[in-house]
Amino acid sequence: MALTDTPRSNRLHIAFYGRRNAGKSSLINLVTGQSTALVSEYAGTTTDPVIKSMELLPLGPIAVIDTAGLDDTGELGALRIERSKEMMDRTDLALLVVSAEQDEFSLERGWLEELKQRRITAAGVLNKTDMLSAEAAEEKRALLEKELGIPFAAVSAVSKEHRPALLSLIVKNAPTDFEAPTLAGDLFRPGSTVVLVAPQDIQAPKGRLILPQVQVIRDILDNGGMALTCTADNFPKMLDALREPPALVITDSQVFAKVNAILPRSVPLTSFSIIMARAKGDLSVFIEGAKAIGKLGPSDRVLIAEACTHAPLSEDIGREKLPRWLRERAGAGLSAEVSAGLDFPKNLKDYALILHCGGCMFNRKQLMSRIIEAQSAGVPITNYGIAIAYINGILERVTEMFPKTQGAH
Ligand SMILES: Nc1nc2c(ncn2[C@@H]2O[C@H](COP(=O)(O)OP(=O)(O)O)[C@@H](O)[C@H]2O)c(=O)[nH]1
Ligand code: SF4
Ligand SMILES: [Mg+2]
Repeated sequence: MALTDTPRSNRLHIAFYGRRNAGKSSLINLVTGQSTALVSEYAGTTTDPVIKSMELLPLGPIAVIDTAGLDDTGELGALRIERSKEMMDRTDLALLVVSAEQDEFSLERGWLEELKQRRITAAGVLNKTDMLSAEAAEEKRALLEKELGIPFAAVSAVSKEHRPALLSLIVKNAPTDFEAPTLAGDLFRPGSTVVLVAPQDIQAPKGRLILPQVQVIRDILDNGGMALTCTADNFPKMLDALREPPALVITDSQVFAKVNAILPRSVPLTSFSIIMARAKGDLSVFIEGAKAIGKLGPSDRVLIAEACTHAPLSEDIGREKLPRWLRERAGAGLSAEVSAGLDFPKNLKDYALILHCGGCMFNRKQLMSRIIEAQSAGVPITNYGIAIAYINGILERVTEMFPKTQGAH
């Protein structure tokens, strides 16, 4: 697999924020060693945030996000600032760029406050130090650290020599938890067999498996396991063919009930979506959230949140099956509203429960941001797979192998 094929959602996302002309785009060019960002002498050239994926050692796959200036003006400027703020939901590390020419930092303070509220790690870059003496640059760097309360590196984007200082700032400040813990590698011993069950009608573009399945297979191989895959209909045959029971079975949530009925209770069973929820979200929050299904009443509203705008399938799990199952339990009056894509409704308080999709197109921070928003609105949140497990009465079985603390990232 080419490096650029690494799914964007597993990359550390680094966003560059700062005033117009502070040198954000130039610094991105310095990091990437390419002219990917648009550099211009005229203020406000960058309109929509630009995202560029690359490999940055020792961090591995990263994505850099170039944004418009914090001080952008006019109607269009306000829009550009709004777009830059939206990018915060994808950001793992924010780099705040200050020009050596600047002496006043009120905008930066406001921006840092916002980043802090969203629990995004920030570090500062004092740029254009070529315009100051070495002593003045160091004095300004120290002043900025004191004034703004974040670590600062002093660099000049026009000098390649300063690339290591910039990289070191990134490496030192990258959040330690951005890397997804192993998906399934801690759930079996090396040399053991893991059986993966796909639904009968594999709902993926012809010729391939969906991303979570591919990632789980890779993770099993990386951890010395043997991955065997079958569809639900062949699952009994698969079990018969094995001399010993598998160490673990990971199924598509849609065939949970079927697999659960056949698999001996002594074999651990979980699903792709539960494994992804543990890696990306907060499994313990989702498990708690699923319990709210039992309390839903006929006049409640439920939010179905999908992270991307895929065309709905017939018998779509989020749009048709889950609402139907919830109505069967809570009453026909229950309303289920769908939100798809990057916008998450502001009126979360109006809902009794949020059911989120697996979020395979989201990075960890994006899913975490949504969990934080749901929690601050006091609304339980869970995901499709965990909801299906709850509805089938097997939530306990399919989550018991995860140590409690691991769910609580
Ligand atoms: N002297 C000097 N000029 C710089 C430096 N970094 C950027 N510039 C110049 O500042 C201007 C704005 O840079 P740009 O990267 O487009 O800023 P952005 O608006 O923050 O993206 C351009 O003319 C750059 O060449 C630097 O370290 N030193
Ligand atoms: S799980 Fe969510 S992000 Fe992934 S394809 Fe489905 S709706 Fe899109
Ligand atoms: Mg720019």
